[in-house]
Amino acid sequence: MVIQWYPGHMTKARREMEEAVKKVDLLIELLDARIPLSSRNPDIDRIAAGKYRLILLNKADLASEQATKTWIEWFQSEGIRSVALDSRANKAMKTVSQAVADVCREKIEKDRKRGILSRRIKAMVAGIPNVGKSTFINSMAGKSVSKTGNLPGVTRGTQWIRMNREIDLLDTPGILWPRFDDETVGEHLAFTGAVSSDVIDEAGLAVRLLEILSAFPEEPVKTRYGISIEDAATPEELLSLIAIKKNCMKKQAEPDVDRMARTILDEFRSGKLGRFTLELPGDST
Ligand SMILES: Nc1nc2c(ncn2[C@@H]2O[C@H](COP(=O)(O)OP(=O)(O)OP(=O)(O)O)[C@@H](O)[C@H]2O)c(=O)[nH]1
Ligand SMILES: [Mg+2]
Repeated sequence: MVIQWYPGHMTKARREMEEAVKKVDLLIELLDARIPLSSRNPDIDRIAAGKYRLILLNKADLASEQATKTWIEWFQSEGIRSVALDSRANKAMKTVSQAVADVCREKIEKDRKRGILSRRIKAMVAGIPNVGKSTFINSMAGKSVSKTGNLPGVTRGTQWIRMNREIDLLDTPGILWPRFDDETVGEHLAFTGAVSSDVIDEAGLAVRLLEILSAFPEEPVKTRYGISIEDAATPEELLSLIAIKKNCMKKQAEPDVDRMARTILDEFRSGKLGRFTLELPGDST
């Protein structure tokens, strides 16, 4: 399934991001832990050139723990520090503060040697739509932090959130555009909810998801819906059989595959089918 998507907004997003990144020392890149490749902006290395970098593998609570470990090691081998995160969790703040401090230790040391104390690190978060940017910022702006108002030397009106003694976080996230040149990328973005549902054939998407999930040894489809891909002649039939089994019917005693498809997608997105990472380092995506 090829997903046609918003190249129209891309130029604006790109311009805003390139402007915003000038204000900061550190770029915190939010990826979706279930699809670290597909949720990555294709131009990020250029955009982040000369900046400190940190990757947050967000929604790690929905991804495979083992796969997330593999990804963290892989990013490490690429020279970028990454950590697993559930932005909604209480301990998110602590996890991130620690990682930011590690990443910026070099700068802090350098400042200290030059006799500059308490030069705070300015950070911003960026990521593709729906990856959790607002949730992350709200989490960081929680009870223990206060908004700092304008800092001298930066554009008037820019608001910063004081994360801790060392870090200020820009309170507006950078919106990055995803890749949309590749069919697999488009599908993965759609499975995880990064693409608005009105550009998607949900039944077709759910069929693909059922097919992909059926290849996992945990057999999530069978466990959740009581039917496995072997019971159906085609993945399309699998969707119909699940609809019948779940009594998801239209008036004319016909399976309501569209409604069932939406349920399956919702259940996958909220983790009811289990924790799955759809991409591993080295995948061709
Ligand atoms: N399970 C889980 N859900 C999360 C996490 N972080 C964010 N979410 C959910 O993901 C959805 C999108 O989060 P937002 O914070 O609105 O994402 P965003 O990047 O600001 O999205 P846009 O502003 O549309 O670009 C919401 O339903 C959040 O509750 C996480 O770590 N784990
Ligand atoms: Mg947002």
